[in-house]
Amino acid sequence: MGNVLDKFALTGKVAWITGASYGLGLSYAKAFAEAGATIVFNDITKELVDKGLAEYEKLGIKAYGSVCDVTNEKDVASFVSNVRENIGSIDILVNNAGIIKRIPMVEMSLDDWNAVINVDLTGPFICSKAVIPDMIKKGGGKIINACSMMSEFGRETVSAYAAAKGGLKMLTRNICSEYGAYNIQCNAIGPGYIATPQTAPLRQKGEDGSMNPFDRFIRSKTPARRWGTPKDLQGLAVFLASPASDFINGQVIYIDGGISAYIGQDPSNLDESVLSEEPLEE
Ligand code: NAP
Ligand code: GCO
Repeated sequence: MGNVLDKFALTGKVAWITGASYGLGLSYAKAFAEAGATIVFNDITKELVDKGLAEYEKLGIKAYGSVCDVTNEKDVASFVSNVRENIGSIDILVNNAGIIKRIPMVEMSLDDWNAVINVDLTGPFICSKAVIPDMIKKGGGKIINACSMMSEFGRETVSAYAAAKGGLKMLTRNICSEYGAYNIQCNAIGPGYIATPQTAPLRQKGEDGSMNPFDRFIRSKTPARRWGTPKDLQGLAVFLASPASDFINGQVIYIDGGISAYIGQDPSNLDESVLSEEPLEE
């Protein structure tokens, strides 16, 4: 009789995390490696891939990285076949790569709109389409998409990002619908506001050291009264990548410190004495 914790092991699995040279992708890869997976990752420049490889080596993680732009179907096809030939076919895909452009919608160029949609929505389509045939041959697989608070809520200046992340929620449900019968589970992580390079501008203090108004807003909206850290998301990522979640499919699981359950308080009433230490960026 095995131990229930064995269900969370990723031993012998090949996990591809897209855009994993830093930020949440790197954090997911660390957790997957600790759970026994072999890590493969990509980024859009050799410099970033080398930065990621150096980081993984420092952590004692044997990772395989190469340049691949998730919006380029030829790039992705050759990345997947190289991994299959040299390491083994991909069991777990995390569609993590993403960009955001914070521009009022009427001022946003079509190029900027398309750039965000291409990386954040079309990229996951291209990468999922590339790995599903091998997963079917292998008897199953796991796809985890990077959704967001913006899969459910809008906010000023992030129209393309919200449209992409809302679409990604429905792509998650559609992959579940079409490929669940092949023992492929496609779910999404819906992080709240997490301290990474992507959100650094939202936390930047004023020249006088004052709190960024958006930082105050988010802490007023978050019952935990803090930003999340990449480590906060590792347990959920391992869970969704492991046999422990085999009967969960098509779901977006929000991991947001309570934001989506709370109307929030007036930022001017925020009791700064309860605010936790500035989260460490990883
Ligand atoms: P990040 O710090 O901006 O990292 C994103 C990674 O994706 C970077 O390595 C980036 O490389 C890479 N990337 C961008 N375009 C790519 C492409 N075309 N092909 C391959 N790689 C590409 O973002 P993060 O905060 O770690 O977030 C990771 C994911 O979680 C994103 O999808 C984001 O939308 C989502 N998310 C983040 C938060 C949050 O609060 N941080 C919350 C909810 C959801 P470059 O440096 O070259 O851009
Ligand atoms: C923003 C932030 C958010 C976070 C995340 C929230 O500008 O509002 O970047 O979009 O990145 O997606 O879940």
